[in-house]
Amino acid sequence: MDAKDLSPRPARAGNSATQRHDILIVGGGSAGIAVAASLLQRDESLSITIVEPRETHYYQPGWTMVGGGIFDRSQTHRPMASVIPKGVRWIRARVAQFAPDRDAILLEDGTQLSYGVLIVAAGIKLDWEQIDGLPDALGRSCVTSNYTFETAPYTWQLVQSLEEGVALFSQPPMPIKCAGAPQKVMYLACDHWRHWGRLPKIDVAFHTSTPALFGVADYVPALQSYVDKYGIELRLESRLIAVDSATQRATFAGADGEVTRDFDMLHVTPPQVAPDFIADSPLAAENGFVEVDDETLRHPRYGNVFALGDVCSAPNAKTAAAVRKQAPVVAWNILAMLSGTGRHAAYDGYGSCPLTVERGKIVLAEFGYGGELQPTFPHWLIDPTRPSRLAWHLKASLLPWVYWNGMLRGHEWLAGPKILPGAMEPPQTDTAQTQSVTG
Ligand code: FAD
Ligand code: UQ1
Repeated sequence: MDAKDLSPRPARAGNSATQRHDILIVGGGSAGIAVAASLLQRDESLSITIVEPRETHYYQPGWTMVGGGIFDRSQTHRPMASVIPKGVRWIRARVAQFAPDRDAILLEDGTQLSYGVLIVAAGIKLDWEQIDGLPDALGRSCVTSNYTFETAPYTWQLVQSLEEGVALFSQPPMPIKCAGAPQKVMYLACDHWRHWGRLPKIDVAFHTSTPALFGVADYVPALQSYVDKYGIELRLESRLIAVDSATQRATFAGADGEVTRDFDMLHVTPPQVAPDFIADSPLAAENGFVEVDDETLRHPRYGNVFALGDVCSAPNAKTAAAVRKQAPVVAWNILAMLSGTGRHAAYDGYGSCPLTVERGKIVLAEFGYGGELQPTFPHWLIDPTRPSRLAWHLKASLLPWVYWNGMLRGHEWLAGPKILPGAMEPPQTDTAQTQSVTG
């Protein structure tokens, strides 16, 4: 590789002969950048390529704070070139297909790339189209979402301007990234309306497709107390199916059939699915996400393929906090595989959701597989099931810094991987699996 290749400026793929890459990462979001940095932290001589179409890297956890009027959205993005670790080659392109039997991927422009090791970190797809009328309504007609950089500031505009009326908040079926985000926005809005004496004149309802307010029961009492305090109408197992922007009406489906309601503000959390090029690939598990072993994050059928972040099939909470712990595990396991070391790293399912229950207080949910509580801090410092001021300061001041300067740079603070004896399970081979990159 020549010196020019080491620069984080995007390279053009070119589509003639197949290009070979030692370690190829699909996606330059939280997971792609963190795992590249963790690999280089262990061995700076590695040759790593990231395929990522966007010029901008987003700090999505900041969008809740943008919608709550706490952050400006300029705090939530940086140029992609500035977060790609030095020494990593960046191909600015979109991956279209995978051919893991030939260790190859195909880019949208027709270029083929082959790899020694593949890491898939392509995130989750926001599926706005699933809701009738939503793509047209979003970002205007009092319909907003903290799930995009473009619309998060509109949430705060609507919250500030609403004096009275009906405010609806929706949550789609799981899985979604940051499962607490659909209610975080609602509590921050209610806190604002309460502060200005408007809450009694605003009917607030939370329509969630889930059967409970939160998936881990230990956090429900604290959240329910805020639902009660703000006078929120809680509609469980109620799913948004249509939005009429002209009449400002939203339709929900539930066990009792359909209900259509007028609104003066609607915050939508979109349905989320595996990206199409993942779901349609041989790498996909039944649910469409990249199949991985929950502990090693290695593909069970293709031994040189790993996945982490929102795109992987592991049943953890899809969060940047999960990525912070997954990246070191993937980095260790890849190097163990390449060097033949007989020990492997294990991911315990850690994920975290800082639930902003009011301005200045957070319930810091941290849990692993099976909903097991995994608090980082001792109970006397932060009680994990109660609102905490310290947890708010963590989210508002410390975590963005930790993200940009720690996680994306390979510093594994409080995230050192657990190393277990024994090599990873060998991949199950299935000779019936053959496919070609061009179909
Ligand atoms: P992403 O960061 O989304 O990155 C995926 C990357 O893949 C993108 O850059 C994309 O361009 C690229 N890509 C997609 N398709 C292709 C392709 N075909 N070829 C090449 N590249 C491709 N997490 C927390 O820990 N705490 C929080 O408080 C929190 N709050 C959140 C609030 C909101 C409103 C949202 C939306 C998310 C929140 N999250 C939070 C979740 C967190 O942002 C995600 O879990 C995290 O970004 C996942 O990282 P990722 O790399 O898997 O996906
Ligand atoms: C976290 O690690 C993380 O990623 C860097 C987040 O996204 C910004 C979070 O929101 C949270 C809560 C964590 C958990 C971190 C600690 C130190 C408890």
